[in-house]
Amino acid sequence: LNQRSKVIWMTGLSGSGKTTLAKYLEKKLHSEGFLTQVLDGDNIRTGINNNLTFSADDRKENIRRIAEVSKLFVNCGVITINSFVSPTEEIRDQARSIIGKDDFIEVFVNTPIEECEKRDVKGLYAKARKGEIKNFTGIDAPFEQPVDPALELLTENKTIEESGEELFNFIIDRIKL
Ligand code: GGZ
Repeated sequence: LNQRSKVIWMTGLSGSGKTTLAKYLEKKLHSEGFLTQVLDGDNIRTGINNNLTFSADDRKENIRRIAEVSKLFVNCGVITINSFVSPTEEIRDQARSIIGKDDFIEVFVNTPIEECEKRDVKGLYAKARKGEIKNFTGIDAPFEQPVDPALELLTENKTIEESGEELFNFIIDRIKL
């Protein structure tokens, strides 16, 4: 394989654009011949982690299993692009230490909560405000900003293409041989 396998770990609020950017990145990497796997709620929380809730303990277990799975991908040469809220320093540190810091690229998708709530693509913020969803990140559950991410994407006044290109340009240098 003509690539350095890494775990690209996207962290940020619900609705910040993590999965959109992960898929944008994957498409660009595919067109350049790289082998990738996107991991997100759609293929993890519905499958291997379908017994987990959004309690603090279950989030930790969610991220632990994802980190272990990502390590297997890295060991066989595949770049994983992980899109999870991963809301606390503790949770992200756990992932980093499972994967190994040299293979872990932390990307903070920094979209202010006001903007995420305005977008409210899935209507989850409205439900959380009404108390229909409990423990919602940013409303009644914490989100701790990463202290020293490898890359911070400020998406608020940018298009998907602009942020996606910024992400691609940052990643390509770190994965090409
Ligand atoms: C946060 C929640 C919650 C609660 C459901 N808190 O925008 P989405 O819908 O697609 O992304 C969110 C996703 C978060 O799952 P993660 O596995 O990434 O979370 S964690 O890393 O904290 O384990 C959101 C939806 O699931 N969702 N309930 N209470 N997000």
